[in-house]
Amino acid sequence: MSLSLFDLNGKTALITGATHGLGMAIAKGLAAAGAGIVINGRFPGKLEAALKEFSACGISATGYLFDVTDEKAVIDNLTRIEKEVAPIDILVNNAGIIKRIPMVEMEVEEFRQVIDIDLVGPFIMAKHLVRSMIARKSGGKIINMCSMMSELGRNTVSAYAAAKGGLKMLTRNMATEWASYNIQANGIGPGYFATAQTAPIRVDGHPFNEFIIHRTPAGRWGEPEELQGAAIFLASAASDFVNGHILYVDGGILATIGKPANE
Ligand code: GCO
Repeated sequence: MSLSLFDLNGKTALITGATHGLGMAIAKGLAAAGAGIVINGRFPGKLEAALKEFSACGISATGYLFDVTDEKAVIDNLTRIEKEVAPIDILVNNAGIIKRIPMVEMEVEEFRQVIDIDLVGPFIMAKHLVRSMIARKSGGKIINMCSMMSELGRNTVSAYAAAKGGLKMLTRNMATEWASYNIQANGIGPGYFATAQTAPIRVDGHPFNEFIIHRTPAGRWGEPEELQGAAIFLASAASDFVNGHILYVDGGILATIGKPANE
């Protein structure tokens, strides 16, 4: 066995929502393993700033501006990427949002928006990309960003939990439908990570901050870079017989029932 199993040279990865946070860290990890990087974002200013950050790290990433819930825009941009950069070998469905609103106060429209971006988006992206992978007989890798909320509920995150639970099952279905084309679909389930998305609940003294540190056997929040190993594994030949698996990177949260507050 050789470490070349994890080598991504010659491969091109598209990471959605990679202008910041976990998506950006994963893109940097895949680049370090040799992959060419294409990112997507929804906001011109953020996309430009992200491309500068990549180039400051010596990564020549290409950026495309589109909304993953807009099927026509997805089709157009995937065609452009294939022509202008290269056919995509690795898709990371990372773009996502969260709304923390008690269910009885949540508007149906707000619920739908979360489902649309976090669940329907990955369906649209994968559907169109996989068509090209099948036609090219190239095989490929799909990595869906799941969550603790693929397994657990929490007050105020009904739409997010419904979407991420759905994404876990969508991952298994993708794996089922596409394994015979040598396309592996798997998920990464991050625990609680220090990103902009969790900033409002991570501030010092916030009861949730203390709660998470106490609830996590590792005793801390994760750093985005700590997802890179899992992403490289699921993007590389090392995982060619891994299908429909959700790899939780959570400091042990799902391994334990937790402990009393005074322990
Ligand atoms: C929350 C958090 C989570 C995280 C993450 C956990 O409000 O509970 O924001 O939902 O974002 O997905 O795995």
